[in-house]
Amino acid sequence: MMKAVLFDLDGVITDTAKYHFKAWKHLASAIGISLDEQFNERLKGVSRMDSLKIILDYGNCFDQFTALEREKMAEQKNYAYKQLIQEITPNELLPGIRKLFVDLRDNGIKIALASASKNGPYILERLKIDSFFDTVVDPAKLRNGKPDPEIFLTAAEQLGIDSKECVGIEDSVAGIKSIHAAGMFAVGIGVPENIGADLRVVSTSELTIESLFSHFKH
Ligand code: B16
Ligand code: MG
Repeated sequence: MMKAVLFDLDGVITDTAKYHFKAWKHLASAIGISLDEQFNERLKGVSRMDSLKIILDYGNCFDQFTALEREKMAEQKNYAYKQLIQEITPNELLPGIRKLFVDLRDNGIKIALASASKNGPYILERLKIDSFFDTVVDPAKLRNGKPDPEIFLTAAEQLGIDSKECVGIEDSVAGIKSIHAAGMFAVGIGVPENIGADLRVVSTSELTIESLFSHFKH
């Protein structure tokens, strides 16, 4: 029986990728690395420090900076990102998501956030959906990022619900792998067909409680 739905944030609830990209692009260009929209795909669902490593490796300059300098760069990026997300309003909720939260809550199904973003709780507040969440995983306390199952397993544990009764919703390949490794039913938004999501949708507007109930199998 489906007892909980665990949500990724960026690409599932709202599109913060455009703000992450703007902030990374600014930082990268200051050190002579030029990033394009295509490159941004590689940063989706990846933690802040891992994203920085991907960018510096791309510019062949990871070793040119000390660990402390890299920390400072990540802080700078986050500062710029936080300025951008201050403007987020409930209008930026992706289609169908608010209705899905209402329907899940009305049906007694628990809701959790399983996002790599340390800014997740602030974004939920800006979107005015924080009250729907029964629990939010703190990514700062995790040892492994997606595709490791830790974040989804932690969400289920915080809710006190067995993995087999959880649905995870993700827009990244690493995220789908993480949900599967946690032994959960995986819903993929715009993910490639060959990744094996249990339910694949093109847009969040297709995510309804009815479709989750009808496809959920365990
Ligand atoms: P922060 P998700 C991820 O969100 C983003 O997709 C990724 O680009 C970002 O680097 C990561 O959060 C960490 O975010 O710098 O705010 O801690 O898809 O896991 O919701
Ligand atoms: Mg995502």
